[in-house]
Amino acid sequence: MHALVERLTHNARITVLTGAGVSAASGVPTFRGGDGLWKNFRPEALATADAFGRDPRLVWEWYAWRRSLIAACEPNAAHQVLAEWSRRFPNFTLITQNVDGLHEKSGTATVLRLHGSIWEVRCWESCAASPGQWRDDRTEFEVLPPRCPHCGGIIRPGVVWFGEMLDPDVVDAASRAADCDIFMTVGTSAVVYPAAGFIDQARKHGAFTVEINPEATPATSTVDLALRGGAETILPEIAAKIGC
Ligand code: BJW
Repeated sequence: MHALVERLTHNARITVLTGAGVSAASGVPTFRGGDGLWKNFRPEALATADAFGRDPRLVWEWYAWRRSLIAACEPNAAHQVLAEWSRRFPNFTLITQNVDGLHEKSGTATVLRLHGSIWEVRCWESCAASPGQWRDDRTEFEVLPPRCPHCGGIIRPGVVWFGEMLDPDVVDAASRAADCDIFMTVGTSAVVYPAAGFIDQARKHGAFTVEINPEATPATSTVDLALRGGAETILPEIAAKIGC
């Protein structure tokens, strides 16, 4: 911990990669492990375009359930510390795999969202009349799957599913941010790529790498410092030691 604290200076280039665990204390279920299950479906079986093409109603039921659940959640102490760091440190970058919007809700200035947002949608047929992707805050739907207001076809969640490309601009920005002094991976199982690859990239750039997670992951043996515990506990402990 001392080795981390002494590196967290005002001008340090600090990059934090977050995953579902950062929102666990807010009540958002993680993907893997027992609480990731919904009606006995594994997330990997639902978060694909193939699954959506086969049964859009089933996949939308999962997303409608998650939207209602997330809408009732508030950012926790981990989100709040990261929001504070985004204001205090001039060279701070937050990369998240989360689609819940809780980093934004806690006031983090800029968030690189690798996997999109659960609060955005787009036309499944990519109809010419629609604006590409748009915000849709509904938690209740009259019909599932919901309809595209522009062509009457079905809409899909504005998230990145397995086998889909991530936004190349976001990936480029995240890759640049992996060239940093301190790279912290927080609340992610570190199994989904390209996100998990940024930890290796940061180490190759010479960053001091840190993992915060109550459990071991494939990244644990590769980082300089593994802090075992909940993000909502460990991040405030670090913040208290550095005074912000
Ligand atoms: C706590 C805590 C507390 C609990 N505090 N912590 C290279 C190698 C191998 C495979 C690939 C590769 N490159 C690409 C692939 C394929 C694939 C992939 O990674 N597969 C692996 C699973 C093997 N990747 C893709 O398909 C990506 N696309 C892509 O690469 O495009 C190019 C391409 C296309 C085609 C072929 C090849 C390349 C897209 C990935 C999209 C992932 N999408 C999802 C769903 C998003 C939408 C939605 O939310 O519905 O993203 S899947 C799901 O996993 C979600 C998450 O963002 C992501 C990561 O999960 P995360 O956040 O780590 O959560 P969990 O649940 O896994 O872990 C939680 C952790 O928190 C645990 O460790 C707990 O211990 C911890 N925890 N409480 C701190 N209080």
